[in-house]
Amino acid sequence: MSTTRGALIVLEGVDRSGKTTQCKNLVEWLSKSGKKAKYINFPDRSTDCGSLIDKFLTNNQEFNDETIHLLFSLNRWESKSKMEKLLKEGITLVVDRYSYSGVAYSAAKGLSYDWCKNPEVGLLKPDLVLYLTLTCEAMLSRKGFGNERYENKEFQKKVRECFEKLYDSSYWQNVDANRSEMDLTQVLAKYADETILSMSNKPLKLLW
Ligand code: Z5A
Repeated sequence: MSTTRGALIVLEGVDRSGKTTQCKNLVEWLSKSGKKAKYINFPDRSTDCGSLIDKFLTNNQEFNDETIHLLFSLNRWESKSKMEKLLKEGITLVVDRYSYSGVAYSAAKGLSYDWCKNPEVGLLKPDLVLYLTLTCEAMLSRKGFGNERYENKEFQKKVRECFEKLYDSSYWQNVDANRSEMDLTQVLAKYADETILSMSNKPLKLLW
């Protein structure tokens, strides 16, 4: 009997919207309800390429806009085969940021959308993007904001506008993140569950 593949579920949103917290909660919730699920995050700072990205984000190395964009993309390509294998084994992947962050952060710096999307073409297309929305005021009040590159209000406003241009109602779901951690997990779990139930024999698709 063939295994139903896992779902590829991505959480996106501006800084501090709670993506990491919610990805981990979601994996725990899915596992408790008997589903195989795994947390994956981008950037993956554990690879050689990821370590260059880390140096850039912590202001210890400079790259021009195009170079850092391609490094973020390469960092996803490094994981493609592993992700495909896990999905085919029936494991649902809950992914903390993906190609949409790649495009939104670079487009917010002025690179063209088409140029930014091109290196992402051929990566796995998510079955569901949960886009966490948060007001600027709520974002600024959350712990840790302002420690890394890009963490300033004006830039995050531009990033939000870029995310909104990428929004695709056929597989994106907007979710207001300005609520308690557990309430938010419940809302996200409902969408994740619906997506996993609808997998059946759906083939994996590719971006874009
Ligand atoms: N970037 C890029 O340019 N290109 C790319 O291709 C990719 C990324 C993939 C680092 O990413 C930077 O890389 C990021 C985008 C860029 N730059 N910015 N800005 P990252 O994912 O490594 O960034 P991060 O700093 O680890 O994540 P984050 O976005 O800042 O946070 P988050 O994951 O959305 O939130 P969190 O860590 O779960 O929670 C943040 C805080 O809020 C924390 O203190 C929580 O306890 C608190 N929190 C969480 N949930 C709640 C609720 N519900 N209520 C109140 N407080 C909460």
